[in-house]
This record gives sequence, C-alpha cells and structure tokens, in this order.
Amino acid sequence: MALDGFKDAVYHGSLTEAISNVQQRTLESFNSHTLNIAVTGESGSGKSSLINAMRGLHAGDEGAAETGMLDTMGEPMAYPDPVLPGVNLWDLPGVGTSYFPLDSYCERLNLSRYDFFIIVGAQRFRSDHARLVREIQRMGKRFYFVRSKADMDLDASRRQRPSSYNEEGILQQIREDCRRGLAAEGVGHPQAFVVSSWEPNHYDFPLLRRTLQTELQRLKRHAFLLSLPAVASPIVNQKKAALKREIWKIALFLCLLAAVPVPGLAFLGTFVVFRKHLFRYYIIFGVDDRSLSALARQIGKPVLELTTVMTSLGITPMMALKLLSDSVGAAVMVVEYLWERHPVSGAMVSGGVALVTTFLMLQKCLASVADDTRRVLCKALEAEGGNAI
Ligand SMILES: Nc1nc2c(ncn2[C@@H]2O[C@H](COP(=O)(O)OP(=O)(O)OP(=O)(O)O)[C@@H](O)[C@H]2O)c(=O)[nH]1
Ligand SMILES: [Mg+2]
Repeated sequence: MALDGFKDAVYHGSLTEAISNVQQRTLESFNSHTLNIAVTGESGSGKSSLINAMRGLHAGDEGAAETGMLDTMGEPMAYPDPVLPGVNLWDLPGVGTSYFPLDSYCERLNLSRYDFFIIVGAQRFRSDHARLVREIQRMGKRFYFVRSKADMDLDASRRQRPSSYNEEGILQQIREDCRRGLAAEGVGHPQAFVVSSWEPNHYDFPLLRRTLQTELQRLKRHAFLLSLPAVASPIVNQKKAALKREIWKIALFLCLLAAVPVPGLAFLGTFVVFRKHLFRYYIIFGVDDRSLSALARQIGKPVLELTTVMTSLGITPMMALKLLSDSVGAAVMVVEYLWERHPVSGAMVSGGVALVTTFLMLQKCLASVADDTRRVLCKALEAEGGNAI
C-alpha cells in the first residue's frame, strides 16, 4: 500500500494530514496486508496443536507443526492460515524452558516483529502469562488468551464429581479465571477462549475462529498503524540532519555578535536566537501549539494527551534564560570584566563562549523537538488504533 501521502505529510510537518491520510483508508484496503500472529505461551501448553487444529490438521499430517511431550528449542515456524487471507500463524518455542527462560524469552524471540499474539495457557492464569501480557501491552499490541486442553479439565471434573458434573459451569469458571487474571494486568476487554485442539468443533474453538475472522481487517489496520512510526522516523531524521547543518551558521553569527564590545549583547543575542529557533523547530516538525490542537481534534482526544509525551516543553525560553545565566552568564561577566583591560582577548573569549553555547543548545533543542515529533506521532497513531478497535 502506497505510503507517499503519509510520508509527504510528515516531511511537510503536518501530522494532522498524516493521520487524516491513514483515517481515509477503508478497512477493505487492508485485505492485502499480512498479519503475523505469534502463538506463544508456556512450554507444552498446546501451541503447536492449536495451530494444527486451526489449519484443520492432526499431529503427524503432512505440513503439520511438530507436537509432543518434549521441550522444543527450534526456531519460530510460520504456517499460513488456510482460510483467513494473509494470516501467518507463527509457532513459537515455549516460555520458561532451559532453552528459553522467561527472563530472556521476549528479547531472544524478538516479539516486537509480530503483529498480534495468541497466548496459550494450559493451566490457571499464572505469572508467566502476566509477564507476556505486560510485554505485549508495552508494545501497544493486542492478543487473545487461549486456555487449552479443556477436554482434560472436563474429564478430570467428570471423574471427580460425576453426580454434580456441569460442563458449561466448568467452562465458565475457567473463562472467569482467565479474565480475572487478565483484568488484574489492566487489560480492558479481555478476550479469553477455552478450547480443546482435539475437539475443534466444541467449546470456544469455533468462537475463536469466528472472532479472528470478524476482527481480521481491524487487526490488520492496527498492525499497519503500529508500523508507521518506523516509516516516519527516517523522515524526521532527515529533517533533523538538514536543520543541524544550519546550526554552525547561527552559532557563527552569534560569535561575531558577541565580539562586539557591548556589555550584555552576547547574552541577549543568544537568548533571542535560541527562542526564535526553538519555535521555528516546533513549527517545522508540526508540534507547535496550533498544530497540536488540530492533531488532537483530528484524533478526538484532549491536547494534553499529546503534550504529556513531549520532553522539549521543559526547554522554554525562560528556562533557556536560566540555563544561560547558570552556565554562561558567569563566563560572560568574566569576559566583560576582561574587556576593560584586554579588549582583544575579551572579544575572543566572549565570541567563543557564544559560539559553543549556541551550538550545543540549539543541537539539544533540535534533537529534543525531533524526538518529541516521533513520540507525538506514536501517541496519535496509538489513539487512532484504539479508536478503531
Ligand atoms: N488432551 C489434550 N492434549 C493436548 C491438547 N493440545 C495439546 N495436547 C497435548 O499436549 C502435548 C504438548 O502439545 P504441543 O502442541 O506440542 O505443545 P506446545 O505448546 O507446542 O509445546 P512446546 O512447543 O514444546 O512448547 C502433546 O502431547 C499434545 O498432544 C488438547 O487440547 N487436549
Ligand atoms: Mg510446539
């Protein structure tokens, strides 16, 4: 899907237009996108069996994922969904084995490369599950929780309490346990399915398939939104690099200004230049007050939701004034004192101080505004994704 409109808008500092470009896309336009679903969870929980059942295969069939009682240390394997277009089911190794301990699992398997997750758990909701949930939420991604091996729970219950056996009651209890665990991790609308991969026509298995089918376009759109910050980042860097090249000229101008033997001129000049360029950067990147208000309206959120992620807002001209008086103010005073006795060396020191100060401060300022642009865009895309799902 062409991203030219989005990229152009970011390049021209119009984040509102960039978001509007995304909003205009119909859900159908995402049909051709691929959704990479990672099937993860504790070792032996039935991940590979679930993938086989979703593909209408049994263990041992040709093309089926390998299942068994032993821990596997293999690489993630992709299996295309035979019914849902553009869906890859990735069979991941289990969490918490000697090959993949919980602490290093997310990093080693690079979970960020997947778009969506199915966490498979064969027992009660546990800390391993909670850890995976937190990691997925941290990435702003979504997941279903699948409680597998329902047949075993039902069988055990039937044997233990044959007289009071109530299948729906037991399934409901398991669903509630999963939802409680997920809610405790701050999951807003927990989606938990109780299934048996050995009986894909029973329990919540058909509902799991239907839900995935119904939500597919929205999940693809959400994955697309999450991929956009990576598209925007090089454009922001490119703009930053172009602006950075100008900083020398500005610093040199102030260096010359500072060499003029007028007390306080260097100090005032640095302040004015800093203020002018800070606001200029905000406008160029599209994160000035007016642009932010327009962007907030576009995503239907309060502007505060965008400004809270901005760190450069701490660098106001007043702050700069303070910074200046703290760091270079003393130097300027010394220089001005020097001037009376040694005008030439005084002018040189004064110019040097102005040059270094302006250069460093503008660089810091530029980097900070560029980072904020990325953060604001991420926040806006996140909000847009949340609005749609
Ligand atoms: N009764 C029952 N057994 C199941 C079910 N799903 C999987 N199993 C069994 O559980 C064992 C582990 O299943 P796998 O599908 O290999 O589990 P896995 O999560 O892929 O395991 P690893 O890849 O090693 O982490 C196998 O012996 C399966 O036959 C199920 O729904 N019901
Ligand atoms: Mg497996």
